[in-house]
Amino acid sequence: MANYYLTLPESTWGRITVPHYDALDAGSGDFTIALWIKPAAVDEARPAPTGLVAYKIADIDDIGYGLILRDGKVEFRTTDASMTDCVAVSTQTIPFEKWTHIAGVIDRDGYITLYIDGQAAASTPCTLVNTLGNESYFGIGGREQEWGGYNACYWGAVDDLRIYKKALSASEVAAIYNHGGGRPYSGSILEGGEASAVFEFNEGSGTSTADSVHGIDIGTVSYCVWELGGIPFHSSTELIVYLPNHGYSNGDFVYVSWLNRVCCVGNVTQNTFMLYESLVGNPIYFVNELTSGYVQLADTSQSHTIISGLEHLEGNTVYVASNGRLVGSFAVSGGQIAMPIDATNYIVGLPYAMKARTMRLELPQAQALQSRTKRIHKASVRYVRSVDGAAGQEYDNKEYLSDLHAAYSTQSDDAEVLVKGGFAEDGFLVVRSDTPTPFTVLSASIGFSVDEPA
Ligand SMILES: [Ca+2]
Repeated sequence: MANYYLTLPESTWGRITVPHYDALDAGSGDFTIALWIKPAAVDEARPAPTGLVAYKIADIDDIGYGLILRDGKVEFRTTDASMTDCVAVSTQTIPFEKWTHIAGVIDRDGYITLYIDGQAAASTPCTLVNTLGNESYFGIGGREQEWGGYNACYWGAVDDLRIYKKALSASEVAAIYNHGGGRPYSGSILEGGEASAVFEFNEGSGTSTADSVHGIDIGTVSYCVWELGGIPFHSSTELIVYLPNHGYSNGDFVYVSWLNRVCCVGNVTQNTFMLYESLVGNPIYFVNELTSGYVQLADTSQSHTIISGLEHLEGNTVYVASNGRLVGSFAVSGGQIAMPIDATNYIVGLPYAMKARTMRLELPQAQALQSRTKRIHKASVRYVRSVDGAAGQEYDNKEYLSDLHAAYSTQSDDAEVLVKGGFAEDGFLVVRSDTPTPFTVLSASIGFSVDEPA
């Protein structure tokens, strides 16, 4: 089944409502509510995620429970029949435009706990003696009544609502977060087994949504937008690297450029492998599909702050590149160099420069310029798959260069520099790369001045 989610737009005050039934009601026992949210940055008046997200509260006397965003912080709030309020508030704030998993747990043994992305974010001692039960509907988003002095409603996306008539443990909440939604409810513990209600929001169209535990099409979707995919539920985004004939073995450590970290290889097939945090750690998950980057075998047996074995380069200045970047230049002394960083893989060598120089400046169809002095005052260089680099004018056998600061990309880019140097007959434009990184010039254009003959 395709994985849809719902967006509640500001413009329509989108909301989801479910009529009262026992599975949604916190009553007098332990209780857990968990869902994924992605707040929309829709209003300049809201500098941080804000609004009443999910709640089941009595219309008048406010008895019930709710998850709230207030200035980016998450609150889990309960009010029992004796009007005792308990609230667990996160110290951290959550971001706009990113999926965050939030969960509230009521443990009648004496506390309520708020979880963010599977981690306990706040826990408040709280003796709830009386019921939280009410006959009101369960809602997500738009609600006219105030609650807890609050009347703003949540705008953004929601998915995979799970409600339990028990207090989930920290590891159970983490398991939901780690395993995520994104797959139909099958009754297993990780997929929400023992849940009293699960709304997957996978209908994809229409104005109703089903509780898949009870198999009832009971929720009403009002003024919301169904959206397909793009949900970073961990179960669907375990990072699988496709690299034909990669040759790695389970347990190898590799540096992964797009994560900028060393990971452990697992689940090896001839052309794919998965990445783990460590030999015994969790799989690494990732949100976006990637089509570029690289993986290198990493030597984790030691951290190389000293690189030795360079006796043949004694006295020379060598360049060091690591993970596609220049670390710096170092003088070899005693057959070794000292690195300022811990690098797990590196290349050391004598530097050489790439230099491209144009022909003497001449304009076809214009009055001959050869004998006149010219000065290049501006240069624009177009490049692709390039790092750093410099451009400028060669004048009087000296190069007057300005850095291009190229950042690696598979898309071409332009950099414009103002050129130093004076008037000369040649008008040589120079593009130069001194670092052990790639530089590919596609074209160059210049602005120049010509000295009027006396
Ligand atoms: Ca869904």
